[in-house]
Amino acid sequence: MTRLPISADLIATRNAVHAEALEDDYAALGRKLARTGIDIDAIKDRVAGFSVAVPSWGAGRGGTRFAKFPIAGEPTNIHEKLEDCAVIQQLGRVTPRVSPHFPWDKVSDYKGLRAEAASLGLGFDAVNSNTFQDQPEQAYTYANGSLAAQDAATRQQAVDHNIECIEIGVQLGSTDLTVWVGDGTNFPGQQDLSRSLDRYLEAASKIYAALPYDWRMLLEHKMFEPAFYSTVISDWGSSILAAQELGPKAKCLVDLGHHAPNVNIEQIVARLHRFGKLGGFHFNDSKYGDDDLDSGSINPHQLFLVFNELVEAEHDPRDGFNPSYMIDQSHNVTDPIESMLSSAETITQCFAKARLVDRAALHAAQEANDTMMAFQALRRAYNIDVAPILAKARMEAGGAIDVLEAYRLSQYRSRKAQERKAVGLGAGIV
Ligand code: AFD
Ligand code: MN
Ligand code: MN
Repeated sequence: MTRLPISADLIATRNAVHAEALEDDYAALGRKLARTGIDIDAIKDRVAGFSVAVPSWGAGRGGTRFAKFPIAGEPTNIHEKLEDCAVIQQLGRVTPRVSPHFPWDKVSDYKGLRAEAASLGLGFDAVNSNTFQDQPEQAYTYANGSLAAQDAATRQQAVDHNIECIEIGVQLGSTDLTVWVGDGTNFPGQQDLSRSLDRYLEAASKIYAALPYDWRMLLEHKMFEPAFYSTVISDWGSSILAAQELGPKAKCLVDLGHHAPNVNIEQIVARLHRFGKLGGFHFNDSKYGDDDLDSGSINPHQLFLVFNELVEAEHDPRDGFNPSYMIDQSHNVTDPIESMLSSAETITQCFAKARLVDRAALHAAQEANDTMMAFQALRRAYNIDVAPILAKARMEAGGAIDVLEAYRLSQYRSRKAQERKAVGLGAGIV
């Protein structure tokens, strides 16, 4: 029995208002695509099958190390976060799974939490461990690292936490563990760069050994922050080497904000795929660093080019190509539900546009060294407004044609502001 948070009548009423214009736009786009041999309904079916997970921590207002500005009605526990994620899925229909983070989302009954999520129309995605901050009850500090710490007992504590995350994930129905560590240094000489990686690999192999047969361990690299001189898994090179050493169930996770400025991320995607190590994505956007801005808000073209590589990869699958997609953003100045509705739409648009690329024309131009026509094959697809395809797929799945309009009319947030307790002030990344 599902109990969805937004009135189905409201969605139906607003969709009725927008339906005629949508059909008109969809028919016009269908005729345009048909002229190039593309069946719009086939693209719509692919869009209907697309999904991207949302992070439980993304449901709360983010902040910086300077301040966090909470909004009224913000969720304060996993139950309320699930409810907000259910709103995003009910209206947008592309985010059916939530990625939990532990110990932030700890409860006493995970079977119950799984049932609660199911009743809201949700499942669980990758489980995220947290060894980048200390918890009140913990024995050893992570101030000097976790999986790569000098101290063996600290490393073991971090290993045990990751294994506990796997055990929780099994109960929630997850099959991926995402490991991002804050380990690194702020000063030259602070730690030996090779030996810290050795310690990481030894500890990570203990976690790897605890993976159930159908699980993957996703290694998330990040070149800076909280450590600003070196990080132990700093880039895709360190990530793929670690994944290769750990074994076939270890894959690399690409967070779009975790690279050096101006890095060619779509090429990294192609490289990781070439060696069967592309595990998944954390989508967000950035201008200066790991800004965790909304996906596609700064550089939607880069997002399109990433998806273009993913379509190429689909045509040339290697080692069980099945990347996991997740949003990982910090919503510091918007209502997180609105940001994730908008971001999920942008991500899906890039997925759809990448499918509109005339692959035969692209490959022929590449073979003929016809640079301009190869580029135009990509550009033509990028320039097409696919919004009607997404809106129609959404409507047919029971979602809202205009997601933000329906959300605002529902007055969901102000209703929650009456029901939920206020969030404290303070700093924080989540
Ligand atoms: C970090 C990483 C990682 C982590 C998250 C915590 O992107 O995904 O789980 O932020 O908020 O920068
Ligand atoms: Mn991330
Ligand atoms: Mn990040």
